[in-house]
Amino acid sequence: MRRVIRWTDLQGVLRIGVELEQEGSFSPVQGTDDPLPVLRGGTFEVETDVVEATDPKTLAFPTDVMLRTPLDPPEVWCAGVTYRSNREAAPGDDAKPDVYDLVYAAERPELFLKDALSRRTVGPFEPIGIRGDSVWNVPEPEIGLVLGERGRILGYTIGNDVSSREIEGANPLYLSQAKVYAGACAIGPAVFVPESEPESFVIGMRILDEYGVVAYEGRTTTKEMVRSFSELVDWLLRDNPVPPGSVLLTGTGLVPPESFTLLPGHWVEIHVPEIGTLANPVVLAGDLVSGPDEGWY
Ligand code: DO4
Ligand code: MG
Repeated sequence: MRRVIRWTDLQGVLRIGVELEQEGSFSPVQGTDDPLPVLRGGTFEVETDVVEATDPKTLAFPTDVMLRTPLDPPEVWCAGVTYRSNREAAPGDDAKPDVYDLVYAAERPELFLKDALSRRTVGPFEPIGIRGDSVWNVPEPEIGLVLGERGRILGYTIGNDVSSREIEGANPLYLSQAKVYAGACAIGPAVFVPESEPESFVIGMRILDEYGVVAYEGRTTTKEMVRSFSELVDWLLRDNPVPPGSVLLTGTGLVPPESFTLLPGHWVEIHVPEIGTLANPVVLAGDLVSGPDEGWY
């Protein structure tokens, strides 16, 4: 088994698919829509009527296969300031370190809760949100670790830690408001389950504007990380009961220039070859907040 996806069929039934032999060909798992037992390596039966991706690299599917989040994480956590950066002061640089410099050099990493019960987390092709009270917003393409019991890494997905740079920059105490709101997180399109721990991942991001013109393009690799995945999981689990199936996003190494902001109508694509492409349109977060009739308020 290489990758695990979930999709809804034309009847609206949620299915799990496992990529067994042929790349891009997913066999539906019988009798469950919970991917955790599959990710834990348990036994499962599959049906013979496979679904085939039209593009196995990105995981684009025919229109009758609507990809969903590969799982519904009970919690999504994020690590921050995890990539090598120009914060490594040049010799003789005596500028006063800010909170980012301090956490970059510290033993304890930055960790924060991004979402619980998947209220703010969307899947492939679903809209991500930018805050209406912020004029500087960015996507943050990150590798997501799918955690099992005692923090065992069950697989890897792509995450987008959509953030308001304006609110985060105004005061570090505003971090939750910069990071936690409707549509602020996307995960998918698959969970990659390697046979052994991967050495690294290459992460590419492309943002198209409302005319389909490339507004930003960049690439990085997890080789640029200054902390290991297992170190981040260790810190997350200290005195902290993180439920199995939770996802830890491991920080961004791709930062668009200060002149760039995400806008409604933009389209964000994050590609990791082993996993696929996570693509999402951008809307105002307020448009994703359901009204009193929806039962959450
Ligand atoms: O506090 C800043 C947020 C850092 C972050 O989310 C990242 O580095 O990805
Ligand atoms: Mg981030």
